[in-house]
Amino acid sequence: MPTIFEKIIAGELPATIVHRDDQVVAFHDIRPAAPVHVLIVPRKPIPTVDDVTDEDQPLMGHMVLVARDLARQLGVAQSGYRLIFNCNAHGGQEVYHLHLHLIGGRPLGRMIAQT
Ligand code: DGP
Repeated sequence: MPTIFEKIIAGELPATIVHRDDQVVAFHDIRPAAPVHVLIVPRKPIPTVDDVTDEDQPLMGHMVLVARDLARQLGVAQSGYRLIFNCNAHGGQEVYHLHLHLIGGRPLGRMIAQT
């Protein structure tokens, strides 16, 4: 059963794509948490960070470099932003296809809400 993100990567579902290359596709989050909210998604269908292997090390680095470049292109590199991987239930992961959130464009406050 392909995830929503696999369908977006395959062009079967629409998304506002801001970057694509041989390893990743990046597009705007459908429920933006801030003025800039982009998801950097590997073409390889890795479910969670916990499923990343040693051989994925170059891919993980590439995802961060794409996030860095997109932050510059989208005008938030100087003001600042946050990169987030949510993992499994307690991490709040909703879509089980690895993705890196790039969030910025306003002050983001504390890293984690205090309970
Ligand atoms: P996470 O909780 O880390 O799994 O975040 C999943 C994100 O994916 C969430 O912020 C909303 C976003 N999302 C879910 N469905 C779609 C979709 O169909 N299109 C787009 N662009 N984003 C989606």
